[in-house]
Amino acid sequence: MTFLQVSDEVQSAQSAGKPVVALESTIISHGLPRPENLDFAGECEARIRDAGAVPATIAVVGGVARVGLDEEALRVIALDESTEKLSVRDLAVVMARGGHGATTVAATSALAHRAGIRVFATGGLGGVHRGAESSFDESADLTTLSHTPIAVVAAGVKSVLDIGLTLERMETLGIPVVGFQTDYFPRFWLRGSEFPLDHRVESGSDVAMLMAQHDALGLPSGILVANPVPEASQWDEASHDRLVADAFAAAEAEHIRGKDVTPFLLDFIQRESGGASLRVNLDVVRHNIDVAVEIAGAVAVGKR
Ligand code: PSU
Ligand code: MN
Repeated sequence: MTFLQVSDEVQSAQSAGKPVVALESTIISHGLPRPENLDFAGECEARIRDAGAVPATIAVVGGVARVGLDEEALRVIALDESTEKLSVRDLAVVMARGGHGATTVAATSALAHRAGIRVFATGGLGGVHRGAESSFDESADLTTLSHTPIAVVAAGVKSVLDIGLTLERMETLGIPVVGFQTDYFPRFWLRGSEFPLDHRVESGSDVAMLMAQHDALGLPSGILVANPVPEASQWDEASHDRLVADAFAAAEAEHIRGKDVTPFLLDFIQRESGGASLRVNLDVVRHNIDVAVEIAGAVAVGKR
């Protein structure tokens, strides 16, 4: 019985030393509306192939952890309502019962690493929630990255999280955060924030070089490449600020609690923005893919 199945395409790319980019599946199943999410998943894979690399979308399908999905598996993840959101701790439980699951950044990183993949493109990282001082709500994305050597390209974290606390935790956990052609930590829909970064890189080969140094020191953590959405794509700041505030007020009024808070806020913002936040969301992922392909290319060259 195979529990971890790496697709033929991904396997041969790796043995040929071709660049491979991992993609998560929670943004497909839980982050984007059906059925356009299926088209977008296909578009992301095509974008990576067109740029000369190989995509490895990661998910659990029928109890098997798969690295590299075929069309049928992508369809299950995008459209089957029984597909659960899986963080690392959920992986084995859902696999043992033969279920379907979409992997978060944490679970995707764990499986990608297991398959020997070094670069991963996503939208936004999970982080520390507002009010975490009392709720303790911090994504396992952070703790997993502290011991999983992979470069994650993300447009920072969404402004519904506590960005300052998220950055503090990444410092504690020993996760390098580098701005990709930026000096400020991005806020997903917006390029900038009030949080300056200590380190900046200019290119994929800069990242590949720092990954090699990190490896050489035997450091166990991943690296966060904070990549802001292009200027022309970012959301209007006034609408952003207003809708984020409105979303929190609505969650308060409806007594939304615990793990329901984030889906509620994101759904509210997506609905109330009349598609504007969704459009930015898609551009965020596209741009992260482009940068991840560049990094994966440089990593592949470095291995030759
Ligand atoms: N941030 C987004 N959209 C998302 C997620 C994060 O802007 O869909 C998903 C990612 O899969 C991330 C996960 O890894 O949510 C974090 O969830 P949690 O906070 O429950 O760990
Ligand atoms: Mn949580």
